[in-house]
Amino acid sequence: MSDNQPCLLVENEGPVRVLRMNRPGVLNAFNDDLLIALGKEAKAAARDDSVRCVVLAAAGRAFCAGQDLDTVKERLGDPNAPELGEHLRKHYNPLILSLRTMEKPVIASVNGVAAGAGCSLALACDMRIAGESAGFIEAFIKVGLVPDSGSTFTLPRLVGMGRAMEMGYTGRKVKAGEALSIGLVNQVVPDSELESATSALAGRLALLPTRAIGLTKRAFNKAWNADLADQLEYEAFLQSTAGKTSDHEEGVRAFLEKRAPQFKGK
Ligand code: LHQ
Repeated sequence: MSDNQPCLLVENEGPVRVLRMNRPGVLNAFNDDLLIALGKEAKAAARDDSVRCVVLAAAGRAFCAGQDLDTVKERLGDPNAPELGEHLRKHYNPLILSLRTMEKPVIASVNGVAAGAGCSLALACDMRIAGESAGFIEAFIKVGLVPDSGSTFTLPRLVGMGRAMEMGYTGRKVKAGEALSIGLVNQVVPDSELESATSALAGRLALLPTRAIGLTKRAFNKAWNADLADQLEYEAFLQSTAGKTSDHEEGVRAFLEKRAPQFKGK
């Protein structure tokens, strides 16, 4: 991905604001620039009354591969590097809260794999429309981490605790068909129709009573009967611990060296 390309494309389709992640060379993995841009644009869309539906989409063959592990590599072995929990509090947690509390519909248009925090991002949206080649991976465990960015909150509420735990413990890929059958996505369409189907859905939602949708969203959020900020804080607390384990370091190194990891449970 060339550095002079914006990492986030902002497109308007009438009242629909499309925020398209644009780091396709690394499957739209999150670096600080992308996280900052997404956080800023989510807030801008929330404030802008002319925006009546927000779509999160992605360039290339994937939705988002989660945290950019090259940036994580830079801090391995550096005792002065910021803790993962701090990184979550600074970038991810405010973004997730923005999406969940913005009083307008938010759709994830999932064009390929959504892994780690990329999966969490899709789960934080109000609904998910997926192409047939989409897949959802709670990849955190593969690098010795705990699900974060709201996954421990959203995933069990969408698919039930048993399935959530299985996904969280194993990190296996849940493909689009299975995702539909367990309620992880709302709709699956052929890959070639994802963009038009997303536009159609978003266009319909944008024409509905936006204020009432906002209040409905507020009501659903409250009915969930748990405090996301507390859960996010707990995830950040746990992640600080997980980020210090040797299995985390091993998982990251193994991924980057393209070899099988040898975890030691430490
Ligand atoms: C990547 C990445 C990536 C960099 C693909 N980074 N390059 C963590 C820490 C800090 C605080 C916040 O919280 C978090 C939360 C997290 O998100 S932890 C989880 C991080 N993500 C992962 O562990 C997923 C890593 N990626 C994968 O497992 C695979 O790439 C998936 C399954 C997503 C896709 O597999 P393939 O379709 O086989 O693609 P690929 O592996 O060949 O990737 C294509 C390229 O993208 C490749 O680069 P290359 O130069 O070889 O073409 C990858 O290195 C790069 N890439 N994910 N997260």
